[in-house]
Amino acid sequence: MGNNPSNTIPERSLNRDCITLSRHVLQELKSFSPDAQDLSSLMNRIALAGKLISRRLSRAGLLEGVLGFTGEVNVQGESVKKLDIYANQVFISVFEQSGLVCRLASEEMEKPYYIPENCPIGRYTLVYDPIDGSSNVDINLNVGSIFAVRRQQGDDLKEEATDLLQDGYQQLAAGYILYGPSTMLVYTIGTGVHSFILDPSLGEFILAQENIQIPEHGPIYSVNEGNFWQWDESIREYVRYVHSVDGYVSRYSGALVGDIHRILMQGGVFLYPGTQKQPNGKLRLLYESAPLGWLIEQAGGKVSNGRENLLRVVPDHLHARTPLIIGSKRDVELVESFIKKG
Ligand code: P6P
Repeated sequence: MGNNPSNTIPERSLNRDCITLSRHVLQELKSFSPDAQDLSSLMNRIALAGKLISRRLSRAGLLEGVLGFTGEVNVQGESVKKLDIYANQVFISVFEQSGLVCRLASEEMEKPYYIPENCPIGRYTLVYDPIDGSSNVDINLNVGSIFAVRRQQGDDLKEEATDLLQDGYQQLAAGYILYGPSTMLVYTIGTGVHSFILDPSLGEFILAQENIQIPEHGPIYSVNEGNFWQWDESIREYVRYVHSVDGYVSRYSGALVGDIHRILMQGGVFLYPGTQKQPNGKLRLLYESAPLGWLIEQAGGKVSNGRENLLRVVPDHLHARTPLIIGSKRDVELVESFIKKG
């Protein structure tokens, strides 16, 4: 048999299939220390949660009682979808057995969920939005999970979780899982931004791209223009500007993770400014904006609340909201320049 190339598996793809998420974390940390092993295990648990949620989403429309609303309203005052509850519980179940996490704080829970038996061992807290953009679920559009790992500060576990209220640079790991045509996990542990794609035939997240760099500038501006009447004049001036020159493209899906992923890959800016109804913006700082902000900064981009670096902002409570301007450095700075002028 000649050396027919079609009969051989290209070495690269085989090697690539062997770079699982947990191995990648250890590779990135260049260490097998207990902390590195912890982080590797934590990321593995997050991947397991992603697989379970992805499986549920892919069959949601076929199963009874999976889609639709529970009839409840969450701490955010938003109607709760059955999948929100399911996904929230997936993360709890996955981490309850991990022995690593002492506490989980989520958009869906007014107070953090404590895992007492883990606390002497667990040195970490998981903050997460289990299903972001859940309004898209019933119409089969992309949704996402957002996560960050923070170190457990002290062992007096107060209900208010005030020790959790730290700036974005205290995050040890952050990222998102995008449930789209494929399920993609994008993460950082402070050594750049890397993406993995779920191979359902393997049941593994396989390395897709390392050290993703966001373009310095991009054509996309992503904002809900239906709020135009509620914005400060400076934001209106910015939108009038991008309406008036060539080269800008409006893209907005109503689901943060997909909109951010598009900005990461193609460049541009996403903004959710304060409005008359929500002067501090709609998006939450601890488990939405800070994880995405650190990831985008790690990819060479920028994140701001309009006045300052968002990663330096300390939330005043667990579910604190923030205006969010995030994306390519030059595009974020253009928005900031209109705010400064205003
Ligand atoms: P609006 C989804 O509810 C979400 O939290 C984000 O995923 C999304 O970016 C934003 O709200 C959309 O909000 O007000 O534009 O519908």
